Amino acid sequence: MSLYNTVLVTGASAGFGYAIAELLATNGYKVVACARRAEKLKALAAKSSNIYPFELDVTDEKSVESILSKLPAEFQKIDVLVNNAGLALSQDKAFDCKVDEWKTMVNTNINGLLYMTHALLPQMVKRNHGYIINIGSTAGCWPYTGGNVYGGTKAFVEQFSRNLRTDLKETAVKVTVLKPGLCGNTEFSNVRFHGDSAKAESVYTDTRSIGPEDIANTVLWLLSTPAHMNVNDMEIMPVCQTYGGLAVTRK
Ligand code: NDP
Ligand code: 8X3
Repeated sequence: MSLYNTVLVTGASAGFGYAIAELLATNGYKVVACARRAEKLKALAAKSSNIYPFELDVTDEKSVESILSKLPAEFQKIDVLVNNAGLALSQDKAFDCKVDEWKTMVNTNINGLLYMTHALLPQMVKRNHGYIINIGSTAGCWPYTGGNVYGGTKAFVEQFSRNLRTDLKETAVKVTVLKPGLCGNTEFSNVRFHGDSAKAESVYTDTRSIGPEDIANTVLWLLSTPAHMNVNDMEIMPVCQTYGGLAVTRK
């Protein structure tokens, strides 16, 4: 028996968010599935009456702030927020990047996550009941060439999650930052490389990466953990991936 009934997942039109929403609905949770592409959400919602599709751009502060008032009564008491919506744009070195792409990553991965948290956390605290799962990334812990701002936004997600849990220490509201590594079968690399599918696929060539179902199963497990236990931080890599050590440039 889970402690929670109703879950809101951002970025539910593809990848992790889609898999999380589908698996949780199959397991009896009521799920508010949010993203910008309404037609993808509609297809997801057709799979289960437990899913309520909700078109939302997480960077639109006003829409996010009023979200609870726009949901049907049976989906309004959000117990769990999965802050999953996010993206990387390009893997160019910092001196070759476009500032607009940096802004989009900051607006989505940081500001969007903050707006969602600000909108949904007070009712969790009021009820002394809730769980926020923030999707970070190994990119927030381990630098790589071209990871510049994307990795920076995910480092923010990690430290914000820790600070959030600290602010919540007198409550039963849980916080986890879940940090996946190389993960295929999502739109992530296609978005990052602006629809260049050959380049996107090459990221996963000859690997057995983790998949969205692994992340969805992890979220399902997190929600099953007992009331007295908080998983602060979880980093998950495929077995084919590990630390690369420090780089030395020699003359
Ligand atoms: P996908 O590109 O497959 O999915 C991203 C989701 O985010 C889509 O549903 C997209 O929906 C949504 N989204 C993007 N921008 C917005 C916005 N402004 N408002 C609302 N929704 C938005 O990527 P993944 O599933 O792979 O990634 C999900 C999360 O996991 C991201 O935060 C990513 O950084 C992180 N991550 C991914 C890893 C990977 O290797 N795949 C590894 C580690 C972390 P729509 O376009 O319809 O709005
Ligand atoms: C996605 C993982 O390594 O492509 O967050 O940045 S990585």
